[in-house]
Amino acid sequence: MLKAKTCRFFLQIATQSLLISFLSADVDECAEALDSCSMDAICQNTLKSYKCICKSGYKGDGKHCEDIDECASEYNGGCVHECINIPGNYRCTCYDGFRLAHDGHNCLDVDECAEGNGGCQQICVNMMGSYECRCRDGFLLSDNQHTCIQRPKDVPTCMDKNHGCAHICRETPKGSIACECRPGFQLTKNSRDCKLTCNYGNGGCQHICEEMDHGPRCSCHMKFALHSDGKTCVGEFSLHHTTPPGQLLQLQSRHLTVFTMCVCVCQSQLFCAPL
Ligand SMILES: [Ca+2]
Ligand SMILES: [Ca+2]
Repeated sequence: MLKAKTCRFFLQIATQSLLISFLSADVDECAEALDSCSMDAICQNTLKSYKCICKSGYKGDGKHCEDIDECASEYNGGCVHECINIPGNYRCTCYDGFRLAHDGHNCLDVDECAEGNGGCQQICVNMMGSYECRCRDGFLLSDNQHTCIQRPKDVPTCMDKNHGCAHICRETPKGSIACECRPGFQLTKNSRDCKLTCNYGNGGCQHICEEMDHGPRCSCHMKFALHSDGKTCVGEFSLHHTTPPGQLLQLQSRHLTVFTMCVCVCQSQLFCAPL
């Protein structure tokens, strides 16, 4: 009688533990590829189930994930020139004459003169987004814009130093001369001078170039302020760093610029005052 009771007791324990182990048995759907997560999601095993989480750079419920177009925002992905959307990410590129900064977003001028004198025979002048070759007195820049030729005397042609063309002089079939401009420049109304356009070296602007009647106008992306040179963009940090509140800012800007640390009021000179 006692034996049968003990036997039932042990049978009961065995049944219960079997039931517990059956209930707690879990299948790792992720490891066994039984999940229905998107290709662009991470599968996470849970007790009795699993979760799908879209990878960074994607949005969705995990079963369906689509790429986030970071460039579609007004912020342009934080790129100061061009933003290229790619699956799961994005990257910034810069216009010709610029290189991408280490932060992957800002664009910096390439100093073409630093290597091989920019290919200039005599003088190389680096500029924001471009460069220019110049010649010493007594020499003229030739049409290839890099070599210099001796200035001839008393010849009424384009070789005449008084032809007045800012860039390129052409001799017409009628025997007169006509001025032309280098690519990216436009001939002004006086038919001699050339004005820069945004199509060349980003108009000399580091960030944004806008075509105006009198030539390009530069502006900067968010978090940057236009330097007094009208071309360079200065990071907020460097302005704070060099200009503590209360100190006179030597900027000749016509814009009202508000920073987190100080407010700059537009006058002929800018004063920095704590907010
Ligand atoms: Ca993307
Ligand atoms: Ca340059």
